[in-house]
Amino acid sequence: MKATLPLLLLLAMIASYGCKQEPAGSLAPQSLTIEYLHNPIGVATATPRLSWQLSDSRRGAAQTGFQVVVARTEDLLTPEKADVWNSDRQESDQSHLVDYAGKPLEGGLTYWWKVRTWDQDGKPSPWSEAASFEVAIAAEILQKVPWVGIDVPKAATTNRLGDTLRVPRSVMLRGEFSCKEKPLRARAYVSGAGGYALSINGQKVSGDVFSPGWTDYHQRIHFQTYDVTSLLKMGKNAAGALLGNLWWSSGLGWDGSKVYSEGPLRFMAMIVVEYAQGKTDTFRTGPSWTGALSPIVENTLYHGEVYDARLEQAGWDKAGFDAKSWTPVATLEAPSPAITPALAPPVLETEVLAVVSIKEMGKDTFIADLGQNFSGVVRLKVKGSAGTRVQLRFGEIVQPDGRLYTENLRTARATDAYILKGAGEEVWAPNFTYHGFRYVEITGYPGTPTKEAVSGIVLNSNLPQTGVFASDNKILNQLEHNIGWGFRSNFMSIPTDCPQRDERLGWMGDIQAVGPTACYQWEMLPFMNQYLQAIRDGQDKSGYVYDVNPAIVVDGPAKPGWGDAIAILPWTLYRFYGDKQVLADNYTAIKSWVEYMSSQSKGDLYYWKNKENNWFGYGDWIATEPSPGKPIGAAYYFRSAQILAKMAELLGRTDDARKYDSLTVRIAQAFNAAYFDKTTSQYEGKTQTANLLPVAFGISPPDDAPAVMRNVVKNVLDHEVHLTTGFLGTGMLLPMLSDFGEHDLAWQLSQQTTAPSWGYMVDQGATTFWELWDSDKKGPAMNSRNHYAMAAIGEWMYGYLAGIQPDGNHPGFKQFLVAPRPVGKLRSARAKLTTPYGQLAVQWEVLGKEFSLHVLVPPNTKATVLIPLLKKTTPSLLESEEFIYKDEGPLPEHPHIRFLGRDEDVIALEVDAGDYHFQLF
Ligand code: RAM
Repeated sequence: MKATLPLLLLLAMIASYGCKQEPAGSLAPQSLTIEYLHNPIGVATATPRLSWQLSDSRRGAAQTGFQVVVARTEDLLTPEKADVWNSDRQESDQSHLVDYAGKPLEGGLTYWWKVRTWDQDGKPSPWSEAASFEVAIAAEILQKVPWVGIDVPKAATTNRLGDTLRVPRSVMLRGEFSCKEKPLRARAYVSGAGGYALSINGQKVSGDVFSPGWTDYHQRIHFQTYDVTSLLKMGKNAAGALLGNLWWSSGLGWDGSKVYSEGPLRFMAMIVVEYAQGKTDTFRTGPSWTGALSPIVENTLYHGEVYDARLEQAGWDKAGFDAKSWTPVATLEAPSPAITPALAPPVLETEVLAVVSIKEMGKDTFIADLGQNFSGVVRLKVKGSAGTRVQLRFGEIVQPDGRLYTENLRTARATDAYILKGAGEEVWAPNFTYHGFRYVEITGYPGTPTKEAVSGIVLNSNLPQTGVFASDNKILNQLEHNIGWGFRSNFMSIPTDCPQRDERLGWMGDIQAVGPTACYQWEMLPFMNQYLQAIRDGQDKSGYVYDVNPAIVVDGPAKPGWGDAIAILPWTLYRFYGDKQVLADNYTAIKSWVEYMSSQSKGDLYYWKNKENNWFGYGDWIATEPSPGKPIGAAYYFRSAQILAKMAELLGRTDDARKYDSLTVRIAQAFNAAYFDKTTSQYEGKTQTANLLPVAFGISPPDDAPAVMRNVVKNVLDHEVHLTTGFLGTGMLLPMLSDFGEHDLAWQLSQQTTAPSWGYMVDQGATTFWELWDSDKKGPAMNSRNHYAMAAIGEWMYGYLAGIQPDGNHPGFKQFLVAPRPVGKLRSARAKLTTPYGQLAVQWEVLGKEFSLHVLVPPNTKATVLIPLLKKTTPSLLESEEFIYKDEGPLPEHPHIRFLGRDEDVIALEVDAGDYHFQLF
């Protein structure tokens, strides 16, 4: 049987070829977004940017071309038929924020789009799946829609100190309208002041909480767009809006007296319905609407909500409800001169926390522990007789005997109450308030509340989480947890300082300090655009901005390090997202701010000074050793001017680039002349922050910088390895130490467990960051347990331990640095980021004498990888089990891996997209 053997062999060979995986080609592009959003409706610009990600796991996966088609209907979505845009094949590697360049887009219409790409070998990918988007309806159209409301007596409420306040009472408004046919497509364009919850035919139009969100209402209010097609029917329909005060008329600030308006609450909606054959109907709020008091008898952001279920009117938001006793609405003035589309994702219920324990504290008083400090409300389940009043009070901590502690809430009463209607099991959560809390005190509960009686409803602006960090170190892992919860608790329509006391304001310094950490962990862009818009809205004609935005409570001009957020935030966003539009949108505002400082500066030194006394701003706020405020002012003046100069260059404004470049040179000279002692290499104040700022910003002459940093090191050691920094210095300290060869000291600081330190908070059981390094020892005056400024350590964890850093020359992670840095007892660390190009991952481990590193480089990007040598003098490096570097030098020819160099600390490589496994011996 001569032929048998070769045949078997042949078959075996075929089988083995069959099993061997062909390297996958480029699959269809995925994750199509418009202005960062998936299938958005209500996009705020008529010239949106389109992004996609390659689905290509091959090494070296890259895009060399793309083609986009946009059409009015999905079936026209082919290059031949596309009626809105066919980009044709563009030779470009751009897959992030590609400018739309088709026919003008019309607000309120649905557009479909898809994309295909060409890879590094010039091969086309399949077309992506179709995605859709809608540009927001033109503001002028909504400007004409009447705002309606009813004037009702104000409600009395009290603050924690027992003072009586009078605020607008919540109302319900309703309107009916008739659809001639079955609606094929319907959109509702909606806004309300302070806030609204809209239902149609008894069903909520969305999960949005606190819409339309917080803006500078003196300038603008936002509107939302909802797809309400499935809620409408042929014949009679009803819309119902429940209104509450929120930021507009609750009373803000430490005396609770600052309001944008005293009411009455008001609402506007336009519903556009499309039927078959292009027929449409438009319904607007107007004189046919009626209103009544809602069951919410009190509502403010700080003091809470009281809901009397006996006042409910069943079916009020359904068609056919008997509204004879309701009051006809009046047309009211629009709350703001402008109405524009919302930019930030809405606040939503993002998680439900179960009760960890519930304790009886004496007669009729129970304390429930939700195990986590967070922002939100409680959902109550209760059964009892009509008129029974259950009260909930909220606090971040408990007293030593287990009772609730609320003094640090200052005047915020943070108390909700539910009055039962007596109808079996009743379930309730408030609508127009939130609290920052971990513990809930329950009184008046009929019987004994079980754990299921209350659940924690987490509320926050619904930003996608884009980063996670983990390691084999307990402190760092808890810090990662606390960072996440700190952001979630304080991203409430805008970035706030704290969620619990009578403040909760958009303090610029706080978010400025943690901007990079926030960008590592959350998708910040659309959310920050909303905040930056508020800063610009509030900007004074003379160019100064306010410390707090949307502007309220605190007068301008903003203090150093706070006002400069107008420059620093866009710059941080640019580094992380590569979005030039952010620079362009804010350029004029930043320039005005810098010009304002120039107009107030004294011989190229700017500092903010209070007229009445010698106060120079917030300085390095809450530092355990304060730094002088004057140099801080000049340092941030330098920083804003420096960023402005860089932006000018990127935006092609060469005259400005030159002008502000030379301004920074002059500021630096004046700064060093005024505040630097060259003989001791100390800056005025000699504190950690006083010396860090000029080095970090590049004010110090490069030759002096190492000596200045040695003074920082000495200062840390003189404090027995403790930091003394506040809001401004903290985020810089560890990265600067690591950059200047003191990585080990940075590590020791991260592991310190006596105050002031991060480890101390962790040891005390903190689940979020405290406002003060020793919050546990300080009184209630200014002492939140959920302030995120100290979360700035995240930048060091992601950027210097896991070692992922954006590359400023190729922003938005088009290229980036992977420089993991094992240190101390840390044996492993990993971080994952969702970048504009897809998933980036770094994971390393030290095992005995071996160091292993896994790097996932997203398609269409490149990374510079610095492999730490860990003191090895004759290192050998394997990649996927092949030697790429042996003893004294690189081995030639490794596709997609290029050797850049070696010094005593690292081997530097450049790698293309793909998955890499390095092992160092
Ligand atoms: C406090 C705020 C905030 C800080 C300002 C200066 O009241 O809580 O965190 O930025 O002061």
